[in-house]
Amino acid sequence: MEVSRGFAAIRGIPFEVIDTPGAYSLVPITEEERVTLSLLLGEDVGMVVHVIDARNLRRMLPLTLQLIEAGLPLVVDVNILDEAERIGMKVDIPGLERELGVPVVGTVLTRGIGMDVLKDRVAAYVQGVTSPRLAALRRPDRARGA
Ligand SMILES: Nc1nc2c(ncn2[C@@H]2O[C@H](COP(=O)(O)OP(=O)(O)OP(=O)(O)O)[C@@H](O)[C@H]2O)c(=O)[nH]1
Ligand SMILES: [Mg+2]
Repeated sequence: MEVSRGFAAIRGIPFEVIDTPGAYSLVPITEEERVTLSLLLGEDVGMVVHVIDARNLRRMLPLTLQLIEAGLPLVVDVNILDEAERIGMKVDIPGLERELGVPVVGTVLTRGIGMDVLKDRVAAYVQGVTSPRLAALRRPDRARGA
C-alpha cells in the first residue's frame, strides 16, 4: 500500500504532507481504507485535505460527513471540476460550504486551477486554530491521539 510523505511550506508554514490511499468510508472495508483510517486516527494529524471527485459527490460525501463527525480539522477540495463541467454538472461550492460548515474549495488540480485558494484556506485554517483538536496538537504538552 502506497503512502507518500513529504515536506512542504504552504504560505510560509512548514507541513509534513501525507498522501493516503483512496477511501470512501471511515469504517474500513478495503485495505486502502484500513491504512487511511489508522493514519487519520493514529497520527498527530494537524488537518485533513479531503479531495473529492466533483463527478461523484454522492459517493464521496458520506466520508466527508464521517470526517466532520470524527472532529478532524478539515478542508474539502472538490476536484476534477473540468470533467464535471464537461458532462454538464455544476457544483455549488459556497452552498456546499454553508451546508457542511467546513471550508470547501473547487479545483482542477491537473491544471493547477484553485491551488492558490486551497493553499490560502489551509494556511488560514491552521493559523485560525478553530478546531479543539488542532489546538490540542499545538500545545507543547500534547498527548498522542489527543
Ligand atoms: N481532468 C482532470 N483530471 C484530474 C484532475 N485531478 C486529477 N486528475 C486525474 O485523475 C487521475 C487520478 O489522480 P490521482 O491523483 O491518482 O487520484 P487519487 O485520488 O490519489 O487516487 P487514489 O490514490 O488511487 O485514490 C489521474 O489520471 C489524474 O491526472 C482534474 O482536476 N481534472
Ligand atoms: Mg492517491
